[in-house]
Amino acid sequence: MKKVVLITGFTGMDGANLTEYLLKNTECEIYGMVRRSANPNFKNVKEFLDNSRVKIVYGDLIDLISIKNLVEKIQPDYLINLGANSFVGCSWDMPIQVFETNTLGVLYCLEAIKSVKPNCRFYQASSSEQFGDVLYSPQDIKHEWRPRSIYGCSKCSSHYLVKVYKESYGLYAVCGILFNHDGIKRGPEFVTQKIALGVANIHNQISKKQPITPIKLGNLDAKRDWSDSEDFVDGIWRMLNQEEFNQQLKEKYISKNFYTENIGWLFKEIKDYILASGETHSVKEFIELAFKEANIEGYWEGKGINEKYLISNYLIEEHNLNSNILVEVDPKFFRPAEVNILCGDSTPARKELNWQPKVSFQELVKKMVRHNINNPQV
Ligand code: G4F
Repeated sequence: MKKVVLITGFTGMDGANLTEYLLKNTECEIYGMVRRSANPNFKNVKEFLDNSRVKIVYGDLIDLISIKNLVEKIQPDYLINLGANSFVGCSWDMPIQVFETNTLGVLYCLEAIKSVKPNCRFYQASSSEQFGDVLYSPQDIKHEWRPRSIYGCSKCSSHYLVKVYKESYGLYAVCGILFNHDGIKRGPEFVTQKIALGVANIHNQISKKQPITPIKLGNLDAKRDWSDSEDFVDGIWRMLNQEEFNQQLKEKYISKNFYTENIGWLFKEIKDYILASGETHSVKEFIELAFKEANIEGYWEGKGINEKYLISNYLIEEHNLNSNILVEVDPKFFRPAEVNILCGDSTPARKELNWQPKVSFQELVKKMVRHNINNPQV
């Protein structure tokens, strides 16, 4: 029997990358949940729309009835909840919408599974933003939650909901605590894509001898543990099939013919995992590497809100440029409270699920900049 997967957040970066992964590595049928709106954005998933294994279904995380109806209709073996308002910065502007989507939405998924199909496996996209004001690095699964944003609070609450539903009703429910993961399908509001798009744009302007548009950013000193989303979707699938990927569980259950569709026996063994590279890099480092990939040499000048990344003098003369500013600080992008550093310890996922990221920080920056240079925005 082919397994059926229902993905919320289907049109987002992780939804698209997970769909591609499942099409390549499994025989699953995929139902991608999309919010019906006047102008749905299928840019990330357009290559899957003609695939007979992929079907679009309409629903909304903040509409319990729609989630329950979908679970009833589709009878999924897996509900993978990647849907969220995932932009931390906007959580101060629309706190209630963020909480409704990121927390109530999870409660609705869990209720739907519990009452309609309790053997459906559930994945919740937890976040390193939950660690917040960190006490030590790298952060491991024992690090306490010290969120700094409303987004972080919403993800802590949903994380606890998953734990309670798992323990109360024996659901196979797992939280993946994912550190920053980006890639070519990343939305332009996130800092990595904002920089990669800005660099590609400046590269294009220089080659056409047009005026340069500086990239305006907030906190340049923030440090993140960045990986490629394409590597993380593999980790998500491993977390949802722990008895297959974890040798110890495999020996204990599958090889001894204990495997059964009734997963009640297994839930106590199911663990949450961190996915991370284990390296931390600043926004400034991302900027330097991004310009290097575009062959644009620059240097830092000034401090605080006056800090700027300037193009090397010889390039100004060579290209007869009007301005030398590549990057400048705009306080409107500062957050009311900031997570200064994140760096994750993913040892358990590496040891127990045999998972590891393939794309390094340097390769990720190159990949994003190259993609934007080769596919200029019209
Ligand atoms: O790219 P960001 O917006 O990602 P952030 O806030 O770390 O959140 C991402 O990772 C989380 C996992 O830790 C996910 F849960 C979440 O959904 C999302 O995927 O910002 C990264 C850093 C921040 O410190 C921010 O203040 O970059 C800093 N930054 C500096 N200038 C900026 C900007 N961020 C954005 N978005 N835009 C700027 O102009």
